[in-house]
Amino acid sequence: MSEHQHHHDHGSHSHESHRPVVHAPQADAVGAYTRAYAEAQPDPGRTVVSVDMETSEFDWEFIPGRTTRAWGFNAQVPGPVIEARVGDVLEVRLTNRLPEPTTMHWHGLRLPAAMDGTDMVQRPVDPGETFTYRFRLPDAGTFWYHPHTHEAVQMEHGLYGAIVVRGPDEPVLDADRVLVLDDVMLDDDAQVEPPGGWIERHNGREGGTRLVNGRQEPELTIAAGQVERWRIVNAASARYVRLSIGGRPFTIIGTDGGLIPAPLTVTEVLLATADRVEIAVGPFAEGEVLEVVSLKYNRRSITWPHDETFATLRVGAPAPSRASIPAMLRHIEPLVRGPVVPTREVHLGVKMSLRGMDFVINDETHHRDRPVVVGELQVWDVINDSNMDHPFHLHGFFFQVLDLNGEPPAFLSWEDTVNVPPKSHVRIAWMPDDRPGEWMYHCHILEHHEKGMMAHFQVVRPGEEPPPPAHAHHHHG
Ligand SMILES: [Cu+2]
Repeated sequence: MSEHQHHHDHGSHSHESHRPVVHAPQADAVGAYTRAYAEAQPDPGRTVVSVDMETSEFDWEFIPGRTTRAWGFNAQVPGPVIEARVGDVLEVRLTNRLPEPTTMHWHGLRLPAAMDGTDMVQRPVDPGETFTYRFRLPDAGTFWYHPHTHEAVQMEHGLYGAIVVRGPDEPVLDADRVLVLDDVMLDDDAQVEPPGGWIERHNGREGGTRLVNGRQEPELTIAAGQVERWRIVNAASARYVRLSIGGRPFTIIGTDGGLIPAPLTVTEVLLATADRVEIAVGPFAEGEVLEVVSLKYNRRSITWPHDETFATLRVGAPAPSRASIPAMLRHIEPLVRGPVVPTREVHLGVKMSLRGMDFVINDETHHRDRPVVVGELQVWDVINDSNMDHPFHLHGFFFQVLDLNGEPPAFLSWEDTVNVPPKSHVRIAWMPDDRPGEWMYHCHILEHHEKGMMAHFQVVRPGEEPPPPAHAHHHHG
C-alpha cells in the first residue's frame, strides 16, 4: 500500500478538505455525479479507502541505467496498487499535473455510470485541476485503472495501475503478487516514440521493451516449495501475451471478474490486452530458473510473432508452504441455460474511408448503439468481420461467455474483456443491473479504439426515455 493510501473508519471521516469538484459534459450529468458521490457508502464494518493520485511527467528507468521521461500516477510506473475489500468505498482524488487533460477509468469495476471516467460522463480533468471519484467496491478480483483520454499516448507513457479487491473467502496461498505486463517503444535515447504511421495505426503499437511492473525483463524470485498467487494484468496497447512459465503447469483460479468455479491446471494462458488472470504458481525446486515468456501468438497483425521474454523466475531457498487451493472456489450461477436467441449483433470491422483505414462497429466509427433496459437479459453476438483479432471490452458490467463459434468455453466465468478472433463470433450474456446512464464498449487495442472501434449506449430504467446523448469530448492532443 502506498503512503498516499489511508483507511478511514466509517463515520469518522470528513470531506472538509476534499469536496467533489463537478465536471460534467452536460447539466444532467452533474446531478448524476452528485447523487453517485453521496450514495457511495461503505457496508457495515467496512471503510473508505482514500487515495491521492497525481498524474505527472517524471524520470523513470524502464531499462535499468537509462532514463526515460515517463508519465504516471504518483511518479511511478505502474501507479500504486490500490488494495481494498468488498464493501469498501474507494475515494480517489485525482490531480492532473500532465501537460494535457486526462481522466481515470476503473476497468472492470461495477460502479455508477457517472464514475466510469470516460469523456461521455465527465469533462476531462484539465492540467492543474482536481477531480474526485467515489464509489463502492462490490466485487473481489483484480482490476485496473488507466486514463480514458488520449489513451494510446498516455498509457504508453506509463499511466496505469492495478486494483486488488479481496473478498471474505479467498484461497490461502503463500504470497499474493501483482504483475502488470506492458511494453513500450523507446528510441535510441530511451525516450517514448511519438505515435507512428499507418502500420502502427493498423496493428496497434507493440514496443520492443517488455515490462513487468514498469521494469524491463526483471528477475523474480520464489521460495522453493511455495505456491504463490499471481494477479496478472495485460496493460499493453496491443500486445497479446500467451503466458508460459518455463512450460511448467500452473493453475488458473480467476479471470477478469474474480474467482472461477474450480481451479484449472494449464501450461499456458492467453491474455488479450486489458485481460486479467489469477494463477497459482509453484511449487518449484531450489535452483531452478524459469523463463516467463509470451509464446508466439499470431493475432494476424502485420508483424510476425516470436516467443518473447517478460521476466526470469529464480527459485530460492525452500520455505514452508501453507498453500491450499480448494477444489471448489466459487459458485457462479449461469445467466443462460439451453438455447437462446441473441438480442443484439455487434459487428467489429475495418473499412476504407477518405481518412484511410477506419475501425468500425456496425459499420460506424464511434457508433451510437440502442438503449439497454435495466433487468432485461442481454445476449449479444460479437462478430468479428475483419481479418485480425480484437479484444472486446464492455464497461461497467460483467458478462458470461456462452460460446466461441458455437463451442462453450472451458469454464464459466465473469469477464469484461474477451478476445474475438478473425472471422469468428463470441456470444455473451449479461444482465444490466440498476445503474442507468451512459456506457460504452470498444476494442481494447488502443489504436483501434482511437480510430473508432467503439460504441456508446444508454442503460435506462423500464419505461424511461433515454436522456439525450451527452456531448462527447473525443481525443485530445
Ligand atoms: Cu481491435
